[in-house]
Amino acid sequence: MLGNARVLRGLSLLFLLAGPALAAESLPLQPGVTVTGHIQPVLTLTMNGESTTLSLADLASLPRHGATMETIWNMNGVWEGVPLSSLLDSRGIDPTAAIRLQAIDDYEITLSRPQIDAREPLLAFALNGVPMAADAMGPLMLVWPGQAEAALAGTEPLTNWIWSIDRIEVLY
Ligand SMILES: Nc1nc2c(c(=O)[nH]1)N[C@H]1C(S)=C(S)[C@@H](COP(=O)(O)O)O[C@H]1N2
Ligand SMILES: [Mo]
Repeated sequence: MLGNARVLRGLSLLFLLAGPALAAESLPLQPGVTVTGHIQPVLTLTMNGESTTLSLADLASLPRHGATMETIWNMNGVWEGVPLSSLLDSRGIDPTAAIRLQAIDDYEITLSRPQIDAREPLLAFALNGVPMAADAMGPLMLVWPGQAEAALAGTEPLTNWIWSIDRIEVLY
């Protein structure tokens, strides 16, 4: 019951911010959560042996998307973030490179660019209008809105839903 109430609240928030939308579809979302004060680094991006750091404010300056979905972690409602492909494009990353995402607990996954472009995962930094805390799967979590229903139903593996991301490496 509580879950349903949360989802309804999330849905109405998405309607307010982005107009009518289907659940679990990633859609442009403006203005969204204000994270301009969040200037401490949350993500290290490494390419060609060189690392740069990004803050939530840096990420939030990219085009934002929102998706309404439930997850197995009982984190339900409006997820807000930046499409991973938009981040990579904004940094001019070679589209043939594979991408490794690593988390605070050293869990890591590697994705090919076709995988990313076909499934449009969202690098989420907020849930229901609140930035995600580091001890609550934040500050960044890769979510897959197009796969949300299958993931919830258990017909799709959750291995690529990596939470607490703090590093992204471009592999050539
Ligand atoms: N940061 C981080 N993300 C992670 C993992 C992890 O260990 N660390 N495990 C992955 C795997 S293998 C699965 S199946 C899902 C579900 O994890 P859970 O059931 O332990 O919550 O999260 C994925 N994301
Ligand atoms: Mo797993």
